[in-house]
Amino acid sequence: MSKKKNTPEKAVPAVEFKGLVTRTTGTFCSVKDAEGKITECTFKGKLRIDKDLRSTNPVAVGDEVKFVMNEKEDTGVVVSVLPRKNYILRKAIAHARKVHILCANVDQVVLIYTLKSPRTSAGFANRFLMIAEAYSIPVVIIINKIDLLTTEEELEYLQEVKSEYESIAYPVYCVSALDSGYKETLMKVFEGKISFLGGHSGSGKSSILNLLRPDLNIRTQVISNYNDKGMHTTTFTEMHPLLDDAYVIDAPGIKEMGLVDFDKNEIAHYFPEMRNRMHLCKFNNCTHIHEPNCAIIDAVKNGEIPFSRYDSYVKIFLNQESEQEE
Ligand SMILES: Nc1nc2c(ncn2[C@@H]2O[C@H](COP(=O)(O)OP(=O)(O)OP(=O)(O)O)[C@@H](O)[C@H]2O)c(=O)[nH]1
Ligand SMILES: [Mg+2]
Ligand SMILES: [Zn+2]
Repeated sequence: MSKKKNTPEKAVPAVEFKGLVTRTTGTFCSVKDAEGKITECTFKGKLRIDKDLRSTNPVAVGDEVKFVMNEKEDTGVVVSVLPRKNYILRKAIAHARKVHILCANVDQVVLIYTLKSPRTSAGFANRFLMIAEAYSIPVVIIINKIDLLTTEEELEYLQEVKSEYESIAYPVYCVSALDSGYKETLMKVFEGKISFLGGHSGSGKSSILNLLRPDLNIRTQVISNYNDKGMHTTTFTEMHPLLDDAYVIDAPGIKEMGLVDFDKNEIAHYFPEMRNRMHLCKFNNCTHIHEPNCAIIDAVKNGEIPFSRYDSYVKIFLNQESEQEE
């Protein structure tokens, strides 16, 4: 009897498809192909160990990926991630030395900022803005829930925050997601772009999307009476279509914007109002913390740079605890 040769059958290379990641959970992601068909995919084991980028998530919403179909199933496996135009990273919560990719390939990030219910701390906002600067991604600030601001002091505070950020050249829009009168203004912010919505839980990210596209019917939830904080209603990051040429990524609320390790000397470069003035400091290695004839300290003293911005810079520079939602 002739022994059957034990040579493995030559594997037929699987057909690879290209698609866009529109939703991620821990172990799965939804990938939309050119025809708009969505395939639920897992990741190839190797993808999880990215040596250059020690991230807790190998694939982020906004990623362009290649995937293969599983035999006899309508699910797939992501085999590679195409080079990213950009991405936003923050420190992973439970893994000190790892990062989490919030989104990839976006045209802008939109910070949903609330002065109350819940209150966004300046420290959180400034870290968020700094990260966007570090990745060269344009930022828009939307101050939401302005209908809750009724006293003279609250309205003054709103104007103060608005003009502080505008003075740094960030566009600021003051809206209420519950008032359809703001629909047009908000639509203009998002049209023609892929945007990522960042902000604390309960700041109204999903509500803003619902205002613009009521048919999306995204789940929202009243914030806690007990501590004035959001209930972490959105649990997965998901890209929603807004217009033919506009997509918005709704994400779970961010508690803390943990910064990936930056070189100390880089930090001031990511504060535009410091970047624009630092050439005027006496010492070209000025840290803007204690040096004499520092153009930044002078600008803070004469009110040209908001103190809250400088305070955030100093805390980041000194590596102090990142500020959480208040
Ligand atoms: N008064 C008022 N309430 C708002 C406004 N926008 C949102 N809300 C309410 O705030 C609560 C939280 O809104 P969500 O849209 O769930 O907040 P989120 O940012 O998506 O929260 P997470 O998904 O937990 O990150 C809901 O009860 C909304 O109705 C607003 O402009 N004014
Ligand atoms: Mg939400
Ligand atoms: Zn200086």
